[in-house]
Amino acid sequence: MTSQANIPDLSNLWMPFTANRQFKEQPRLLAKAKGMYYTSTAGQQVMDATAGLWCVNAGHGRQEIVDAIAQQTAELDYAPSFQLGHLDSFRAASAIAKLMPQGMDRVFFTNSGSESVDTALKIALAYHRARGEGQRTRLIGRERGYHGVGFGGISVGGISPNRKTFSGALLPGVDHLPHTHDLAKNAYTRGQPAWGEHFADELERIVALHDASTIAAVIVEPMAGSTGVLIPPKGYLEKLRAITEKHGILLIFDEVITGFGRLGAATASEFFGVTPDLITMAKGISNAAVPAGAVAVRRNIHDTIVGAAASGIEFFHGYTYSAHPLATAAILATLGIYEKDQLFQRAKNLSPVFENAAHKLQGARHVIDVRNLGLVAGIELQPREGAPGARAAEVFAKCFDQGLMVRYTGDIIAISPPLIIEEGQIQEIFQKIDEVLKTVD
Ligand code: PXG
Repeated sequence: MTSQANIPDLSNLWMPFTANRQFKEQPRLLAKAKGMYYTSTAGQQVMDATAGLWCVNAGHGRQEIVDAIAQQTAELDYAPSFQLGHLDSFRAASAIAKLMPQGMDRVFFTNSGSESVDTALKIALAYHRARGEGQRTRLIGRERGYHGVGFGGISVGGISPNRKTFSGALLPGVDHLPHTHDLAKNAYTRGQPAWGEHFADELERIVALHDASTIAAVIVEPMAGSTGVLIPPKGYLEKLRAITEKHGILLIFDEVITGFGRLGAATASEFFGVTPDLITMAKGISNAAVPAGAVAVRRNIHDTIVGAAASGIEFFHGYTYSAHPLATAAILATLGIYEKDQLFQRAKNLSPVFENAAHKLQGARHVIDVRNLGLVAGIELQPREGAPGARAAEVFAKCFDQGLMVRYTGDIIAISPPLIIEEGQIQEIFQKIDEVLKTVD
């Protein structure tokens, strides 16, 4: 509940991915955040079980980040990044490169996950063109994939409400793999499902249809987060890697959610032991204190594009705020915390506790699946007859009112807490969800 006192006019702001009319009738407004908790404008403490939107991995209000940003804005508030540089942009790129799989040590800065995705798709096209295979323009995404909201991202993305309004303007030459989610086979799996590796074979079918010589890249989330926690079956990512490699197709892992410790390793690539050609990042890269994103690229891809140009600018792409000084300050401070506090290892150590706590919801009211990986859990509910999504929306609202912030998509509740979470708080999250489920029709 939000106190009605001091609430400004809400009408001017058009809120993103929000039911605007409903929200404004009953706004939920946050005022402060520290550690694991938000404080609402009504003064209520709300535990953050979702790390904001999967991004505040080191917990809220970290003093090192606050200080780094304050100092940076006083010292060098902005520096153009076209034909000029500043020291921290290079330092931040090196710090990120150290966390990437071996050989993926060239880094391009963006300001968001959506920009990272569009940047990665452009790099893929530029790479093939630089190699004299400019006819490789086709891009392959996956059903139920989320790659942000740029035209590139929604074209390879697989969420129909994000696409249908814009369907006439999507990128041409895009195909989609099937998603891997099948509750009939995999309900209540702990970690990766044993069944479903064969979904990767669909890539061979797509290659046979279009011919490999027309395909630039395949982009997937190694674990799909925002579309309901879809965990890759065992062997699936390995197979995608083998098929792409065989056909000279680049593999892009969209690690906007999985990057920076979410699965208990720096990247999902490291966690799964599968190395793609490009990795997109954002969110946890700066602990969300300043908008930031990046694309890590295999060195040979960078060298091919940069080396192929006769002289002058090699890659016609970039943003006014690529490597913004506040972003690089936040990135360096954030990566420093991850290392000092060993947060990726902490997430790994907590994973079994988290898994057990989540799976206690098996048998809870309305629950038809629980799945988990690292510090991510998906709790799928039986949709209400004739009103898909309504049940989860009610769970979200009731949890919030009882001091717990969860996410929902469709009828799936997603949990992805900051990596600083304590064991007792993990139990509290799933117990509270259980209690709330008892009160929801
Ligand atoms: N790729 C992936 C895999 C993402 O999850 C983006 C790209 C786009 O990032 P930006 O920074 O442009 O939003 C995302 C974003 C949710 C939720 O509720 C998930 C995202 C964003 C907002 C909400 O699950 N993911």
